[in-house]
Amino acid sequence: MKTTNLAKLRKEMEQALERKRFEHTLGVAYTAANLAMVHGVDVNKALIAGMLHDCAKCMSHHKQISLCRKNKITLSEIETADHSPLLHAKAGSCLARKKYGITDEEILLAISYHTTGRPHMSPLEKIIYIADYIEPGRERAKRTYADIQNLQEVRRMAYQDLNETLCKILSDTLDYLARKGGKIDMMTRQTYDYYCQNPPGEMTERNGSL
Ligand code: DGI
Ligand code: FE
Ligand code: FE
Repeated sequence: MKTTNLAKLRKEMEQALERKRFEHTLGVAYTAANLAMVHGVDVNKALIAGMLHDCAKCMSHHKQISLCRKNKITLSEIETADHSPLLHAKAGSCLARKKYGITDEEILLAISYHTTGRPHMSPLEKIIYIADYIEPGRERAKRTYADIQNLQEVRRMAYQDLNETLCKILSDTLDYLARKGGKIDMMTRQTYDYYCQNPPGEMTERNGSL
């Protein structure tokens, strides 16, 4: 992997993101690094993916859409809707490649799928998805999961079993969307089905113990 200067990325994120978003970003990067240490994942990749996961969050909707179009990314109906909470993940992956020079496909996938997840995620993708949900500042972030559920339990699980943790987060996210009347994206649904309804033996076979 090409070396990426983490201190430089951190400064760039400080400039590109609003204060609270930047603090959340640091929380995700260091939580992802901790999870990587426990679960035997590359710590440096976890730091980089965490640092960049929300890099497009403060761009306008219009800019995010045109960035995705330019990079021939297929978007779902929910991703293209105004104020979509999902679009920044795909746009962020394009930006990480084009502006921040990331070439590692696993890091780019972790950014692309950090909001919906996807079936058959790599351990790095799982770690970023989970770190985004459990980072220390999450309770204080009123913007998204204002009523984030069972956070203490999810935090404990995350250091023990990534697949079980994914199932818990996805179930809570679907409950949250049902209460809020949010439309469920096809990818969120597929991820839920995969991690909550597949027999665990099959997942162990495909993904190892992670
Ligand atoms: O960018 P962050 O706020 O740090 O977090 P995120 O990228 O995980 O986005 C979380 C938001 O995305 C949260 O409000 C739930 C929402 N979300 C996840 N899956 C879906 C969804 N929203 C809709 N409408 N549909 C989904 O399938
Ligand atoms: Fe995000
Ligand atoms: Fe985030």
